[in-house]
Amino acid sequence: MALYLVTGGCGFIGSHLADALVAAGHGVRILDDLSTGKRENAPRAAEIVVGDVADAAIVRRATAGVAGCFHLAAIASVARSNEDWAGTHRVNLTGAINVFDAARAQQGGPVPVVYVSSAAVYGDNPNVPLSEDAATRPLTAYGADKLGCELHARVAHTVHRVPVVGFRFFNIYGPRQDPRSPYSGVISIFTDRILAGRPVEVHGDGEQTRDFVYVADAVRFLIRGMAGPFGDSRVFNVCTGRATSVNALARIIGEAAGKRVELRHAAPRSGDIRVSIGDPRAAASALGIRVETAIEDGLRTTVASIAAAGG
Ligand code: NAD
Ligand code: UD2
Repeated sequence: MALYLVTGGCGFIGSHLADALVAAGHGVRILDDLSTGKRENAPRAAEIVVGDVADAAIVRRATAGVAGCFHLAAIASVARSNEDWAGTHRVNLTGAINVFDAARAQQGGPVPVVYVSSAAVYGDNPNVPLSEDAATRPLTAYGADKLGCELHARVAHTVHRVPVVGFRFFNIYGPRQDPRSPYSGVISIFTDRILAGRPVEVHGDGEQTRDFVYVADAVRFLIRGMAGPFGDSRVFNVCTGRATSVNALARIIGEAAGKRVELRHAAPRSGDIRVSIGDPRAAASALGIRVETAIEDGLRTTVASIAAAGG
């Protein structure tokens, strides 16, 4: 079996990926600075290198001898990217370039890189469902850097012959998404509050929609990506094609938790995207893969895991 590097492997999505790779019999080396990730998220069998993905020398060392790289390390919060523009840029774009560069410089020739982009590259594009050839007009530093990753992936492929595949994740949810961080996703924040019998804060009217994807599905896309096709630097949506409003989400979580839900409406979040729905067909036809978990099922598992953790 193969040895893979997983950057960000102590985080929410990266740790589920590391689990799946270990379960499939692969070796896993994680590069993570533990800024939002936790050691205990990672499988015991994984080797953990604590370090900064923006440090090229550390990335080169962490990449030595691997068969491929999964690049997930990032400052994954839109809000933080707006507060610390240059700092998040260093991690979110320079970090990705370091991974592409280290993959190219492998002894024995370039190894493949599967990296994570975001639906944030589309900005507030109302032409939903968004297919991969929709206009990209990011509204945030986070989205701009993710689009930058895609552009540099193209450079990695065309100039340096690094096999690359990118995935534009829509809103991923599931166990281990930190419910206590103000920068966390809406599902973990709402679940934590609803379980505690506290009101949830809805930004604006709550009729804004998102395309929610269960984390196990996102992991299947990443693993499938490692098998190519690498003929071009392709990037695929990871989405369901279905919209769920923030109000509906609160209701479904309440049902899954068996709790009454109290909504408190607050001011809309600045720059909040109104409608986000992806078109899943490109990945279905090119990779033969689609999201399988219904939101009701994914939310039941998520609620149970946050409840078990004492949420
Ligand atoms: P997360 O914060 O749980 O994971 C990110 C991991 O990267 C953490 O373990 C963190 O410690 C690590 N990290 C941060 N800065 C680092 C640095 N300088 N050097 C090394 N490691 C560093 O977030 P997540 O939701 O698991 O996000 C994983 C990836 O998926 C990110 O690239 C994110 O942008 C992307 N993504 C997530 C979503 C979502 O809905 N969660 C949507 C689109 C894209
Ligand atoms: C998510 C990702 C981001 C990016 C993007 C892709 C997180 C935290 N962010 O941003 O990384 O990839 O998707 O498009 O996963 N909301 C409330 N109340 C709350 C929290 C949120 O009403 O307490 C609303 C929020 O205003 C927004 C929606 O819920 O309309 C989703 O918010 P989010 O922060 O979970 O995710 P998003 O889509 O801004």
